[in-house]
This record gives sequence, structure tokens and C-alpha cells, in this order.
Amino acid sequence: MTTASDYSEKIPNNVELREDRRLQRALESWQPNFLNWWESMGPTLPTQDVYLRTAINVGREGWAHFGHVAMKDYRWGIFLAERDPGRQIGFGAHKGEPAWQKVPGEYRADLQRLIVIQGDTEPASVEQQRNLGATAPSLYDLRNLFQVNVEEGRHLWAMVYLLHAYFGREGREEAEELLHRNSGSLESPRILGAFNEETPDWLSFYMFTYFTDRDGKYQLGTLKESAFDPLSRTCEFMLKEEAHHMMVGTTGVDRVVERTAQVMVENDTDDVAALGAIPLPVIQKYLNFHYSVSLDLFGGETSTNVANYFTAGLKGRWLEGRRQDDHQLTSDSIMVDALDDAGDGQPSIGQLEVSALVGLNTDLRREYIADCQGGVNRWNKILAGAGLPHRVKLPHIAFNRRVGAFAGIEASPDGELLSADEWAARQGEWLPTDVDKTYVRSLMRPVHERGKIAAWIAPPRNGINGKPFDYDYVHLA
Ligand code: BYC
Repeated sequence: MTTASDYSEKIPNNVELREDRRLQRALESWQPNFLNWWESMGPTLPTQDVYLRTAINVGREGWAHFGHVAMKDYRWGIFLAERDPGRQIGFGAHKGEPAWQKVPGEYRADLQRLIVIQGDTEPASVEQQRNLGATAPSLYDLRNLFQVNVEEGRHLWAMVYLLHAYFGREGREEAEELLHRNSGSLESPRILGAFNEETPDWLSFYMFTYFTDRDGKYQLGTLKESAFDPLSRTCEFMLKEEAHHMMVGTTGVDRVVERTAQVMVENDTDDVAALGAIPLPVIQKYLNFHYSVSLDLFGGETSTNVANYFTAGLKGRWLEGRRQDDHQLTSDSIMVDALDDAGDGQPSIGQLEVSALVGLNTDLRREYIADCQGGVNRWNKILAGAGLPHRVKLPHIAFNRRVGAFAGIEASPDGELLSADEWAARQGEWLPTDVDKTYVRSLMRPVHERGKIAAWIAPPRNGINGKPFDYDYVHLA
């Protein structure tokens, strides 16, 4: 079922907003608050206009428009994927029943919580990235940063629409709160850990868009399965935009590794810091950090919350429809990573059999880890292609964890358990130190000239939307 896209309204949408004046008014009164937030917490680099993709519809025959727009005039709209009127719930206790068009009273609180957590991450990432424009390595990268930022803004709109349309006064209050919490704030931080970390340099940005946006891909994938049809349709469309964010991260790290490898080979040295590239051990440390904080975003290895979400039909599994089981899991089990304590006070890292429902965060995290390994394989291929024996790798699942089974212990990237003292003495070998961060930051000088690129990163293979690398992607103010 297609609903025509209305692009003439204050808030572009394909949800027939004009048919519901109350909702339209409520969202129109949230809009200036959003714009104030964007002005005060969004990108700081002044620009005239940016070559951006704007979502204008959801159909197969083209859903986006590309063109130079002033960022404050970006048309943040509300777009849900097309409705399938015959859609049935695919898992949990309500499997086979028609998908819900309204929120069932008994699941209201849980659904609202999931939507708020999802919504909270979107503006958080914009806040984390707000100063990066000042040090962009090229106009192409600058444009991609802003594209990611405006789309995260649109994803906030997507969640706020659901809160306003389906959760009454409480939903409207939560929508306000989404603009009041801030990344890194001491009084009112963002909800999930990774979204209070800094993104102070472009290596962090690429790692964030590779590892943390990828958590977004997997979480949205599970919410796309939701019995609550408006949430499912919203997430389906968000995933379409998310693909570009993945591309920015994947090719961003590719290009850093490529440049480092090139400088290593040309100068026959591992010590590329003196030559203006980012040393491989520093890249590995950034990878270790962003991967481990992103693993935390999946919640505990075992969780009754996730068991309840699944049974209720609120949150499914990654590619639920392709799973070859009963989609209810009431009598299945799964091995999850766990800390074994043999009773002698010497814990070790092992596995534990638990009910499949309680282990669903682990199930999703494993899908994610397999996907992350794909990036590592790519980067190692670049190193191998340059004739280098060096390799990067994903650290052990227990490394640097602050949530879940390993929150209370420390482990090396190889999974060796460490005492607190050993960890304190050695963590600088594995996580970026102040010296590493200062070095990376020292490379972050803006290259805002058309067709030019910073020396620590290789140019991209392709431009955006068929445009060349040296296109005028951004006009600075
Ligand atoms: N930090 O039962 P547990 C994205 C809390 S990213 C702080 O194991 P559950 C994006 C947890 O809330 C995707 N707290 O957790 C990316 C719970 O609190 P309560 C965002 C944490 O509920 C880049 C307690 O610990 N979307 O889109 O099974 C740019 C016990 O935990 C953390 C979602 O996450 C943490 N890391 O799973 C832009 C989807 N982890 O109940 C955007 C919605 C857990 O004791 N969220 N806690 O007060 C969910 O599905 C789940 O809430 C979680 C946690 C997966 C986050």
C-alpha cells in the first residue's frame, strides 16, 4: 500500500499528516525546538550550501533527491516504508496474528522505551561529530559528514513521529527530552555509553561510522521485524539511508589503511608518524576502542529484557524470516560467552548454556561480530596487496567491556584475563593514549580546497552520485 508523499507541507511526509491536524500541530510545534537544537548542537562549520541527498519518497523508482542545499533548510521529513496490509507478526507469542497498527496497552511502556533509546542515539551522534567539519580532509569527506548528520537528524524525526503519533502526552514529553539530553553531559547524558564518547578526529569518525553505525544497522534490523507495524516500516526506510553511513565508515578506514601502507612501502619503515601518516598500531588501537564500546551497545550477554521483547513481538532477530526454527524459541537454548568461576576465586572466560530467549543479545552481537570481521578482512587485503606482512584484528569479546558478563573483569585483546594493576599498566598498548590522540589530532588540518586531500588518507575511488572527487560538494560560508 503506497501513501503519496506530501512534499508541500512544512514537514514533508508520507503519513498523511494533513489528515490529523492535532498530530500535525504537535509536530509543527516540536519543529522549531529541533531547529534550535540543530543550530546550537549541530555542525559548527559555517557553510553556504552542501551537495546533499534528501529523502523525498519511499518508492522503488527513486526515493531521494540530490542537490546543493543550505543545511538549515534541509527538509527533514517523515517517511515510512510502504505498508503491507496483510503483514503478520513473524515471531514470539503473537506469531501469525496481524501486525499491530496501534500500540497494545500491555506493551506500551516497553515499546516506548525501545523507541526512546533508538531516538536518543541519533541526535547524540550529531553532537559527537559537530566539530569535525573544521578539520575535514577533503570537501568530499566534509559532504559525507554532513550527509550523515542530516540523516541522523531525520532518524530522530522518525522516532519523534512515533512518539507523538502513538504515545500521547508521555510520548511528547519524551520527544522533548531527546533534545535536552546531550552527548557527554554530566547532568543529562545520552542513554547509551558509546554515545557519550568523543569523536574528536576523523579516524574516530570513520571507526564510529564503521563500528557504531553498524550497531545501528543491526538494532534497526531487529526493530524492522517488530509487530508494531509503524515502527517496522520506519526502521525499514531508515536502513536504506544507513547503508551510506556504513559506506562512509568502511571506505574511510580503507583509505586510511591504504595511505599508511603506501607510506610504509615507499619509505620501507613502520614508523610513519614522522611522515605524516597514521601508524598501523594506532589504527589498531582506535579499532579496539570503537569495536569494544560498540559491543557494549548490544546489552548483556544474557538479558530478560530482550527475552520479553522477543516474546511480546516488539524486537525480533536479525533476518528473522530466514531463521529455520519455530520463531518462538520457548524450548531452545544457546551457548553464551560467560565468566566461569570454578569456586576457587579464579574466574576464566568460557561459555554457558542459557535459554535461547535470554541469549538473544548474544545472538545479535554474534551477527554483528561476523559483519565486523568483513571490514577487518578488507583492511588486511589492502595491507597484503601492498606487500606488507602486518595485519589488523578484532580484539577478544571480553576486551574493554563495561556492559554484560565481562564488565567486572579486564582482558587483553587476546582474551587473557588481567588483574586491575596489569590492566592499568598495559592498557596504553591496546587503547589510544593521550600521545596517540594528540598525534592523530595534529594531522587534522582542514583541506577545504576543491579536489585536494590531506596527506594521511588516500582519495576515494568514487565520488557521490556519479560526481567526480573534485566536484564542489560544499560551498563554505
Ligand atoms: N550503555 O538487559 P540489558 C544507532 C542498560 S545505534 C548504557 O542487558 P537490554 C546509531 C539497559 O538499558 C542503535 N546502558 O539490556 C548508531 C538496561 O537498563 P535497565 C540504537 C546500557 O535491554 C550510530 C540495563 O543496562 N538502538 O542507531 O537487553 C549513529 C540492563 O541491560 C547499555 C538500540 O539500541 C549501554 N551500552 O539491551 C546513530 C535499540 N546496554 O532496564 C545511531 C533499542 C544496556 O536496567 N535498544 N544498558 O534500566 C535496545 O534494544 C536495548 O535497550 C539495548 C540493551 C540493546 C540497548
